[in-house]
Amino acid sequence: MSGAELGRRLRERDLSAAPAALNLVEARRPGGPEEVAALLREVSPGALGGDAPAHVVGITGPPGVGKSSLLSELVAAWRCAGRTVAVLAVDPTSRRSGGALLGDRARIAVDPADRGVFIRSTAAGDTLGGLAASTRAAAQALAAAFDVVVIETVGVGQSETDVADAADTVAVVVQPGSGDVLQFLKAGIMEIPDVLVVTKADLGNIAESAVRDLRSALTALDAREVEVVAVSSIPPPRGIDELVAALDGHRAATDVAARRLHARRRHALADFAAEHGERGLRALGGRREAERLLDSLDPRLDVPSLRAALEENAAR
Ligand SMILES: Nc1nc2c(ncn2[C@@H]2O[C@H](COP(=O)(O)OP(=O)(O)OP(=O)(O)O)[C@@H](O)[C@H]2O)c(=O)[nH]1
Ligand SMILES: [Mg+2]
Repeated sequence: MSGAELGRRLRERDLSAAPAALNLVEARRPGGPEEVAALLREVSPGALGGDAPAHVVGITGPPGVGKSSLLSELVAAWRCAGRTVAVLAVDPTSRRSGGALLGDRARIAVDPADRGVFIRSTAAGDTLGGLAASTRAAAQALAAAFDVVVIETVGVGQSETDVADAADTVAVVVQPGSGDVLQFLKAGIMEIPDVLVVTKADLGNIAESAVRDLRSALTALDAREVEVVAVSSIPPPRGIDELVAALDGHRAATDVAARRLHARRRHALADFAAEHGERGLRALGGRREAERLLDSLDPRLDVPSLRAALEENAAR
């Protein structure tokens, strides 16, 4: 099936198109960039008549913190509420620094007969802490069809920025008793996430003090609006409904259209710069000029179209 056809089916919220669309985006079948561009065009804001309906949620945190276990519970809660869910689990196994060496790693558990859930493990990009362009494209495609699209990434510190560019809401998952997120926040190394999640609340005191420490750090950073939610993903699960509410609350308080528009323009420029380097940017009159050019273009254009516009201008 062609990229355009897959994109059309996703736009009509046909969830069964998701596996083939992902295969195409991840270049597991021939067709190449043109087919992917055709797919993305069908799910662009222009074709959709507005922004994609999904809530795109980034879930990020260090290896072993409990992201996959938490997602099993979150997916169940969203399904109970009748929302369809797609999860892109960015697998760092190809990288040496990856966290997959843990013997007790959990998989996201879902009902295999449930057609309203789609889970795909996807390879991490080459850029450390960065999202592969194919992951961004996959999230965009899925966002046309599903109610919730999750991008799960491993890491802490620099990886949030990239996820923040692809997601409407970023939740950073914190291991109780480990001070790294707290230290990164205090030191300003890490951007303030939209929601903070302390896992393993069943461990008791250690989780409660993690919540307290994070709250006081947020207060000191003048970011009181950021919710800190403690969850437990082992039976009986705790805090899941609160987390669902916190994620929804963030989205309701965010100008999603503006955030996505900004991200699309950044991605187009990043992709252009990655391919054409400093010379390409110079041909556009420098980065500032390139940004100004992007700002002047139709806000409904998707990333490949924005990029094509940059290329056209650079060739002039
Ligand atoms: N006590 C307790 N253990 C948990 C909880 N959530 C996860 N775990 C355990 O923590 C370990 C790691 O959980 P995962 O869900 O695999 O963590 P992850 O963040 O997805 O790990 P990576 O995929 O390797 O980055 C497993 O042994 C889980 O059983 C929790 O709420 N309470
Ligand atoms: Mg995991």
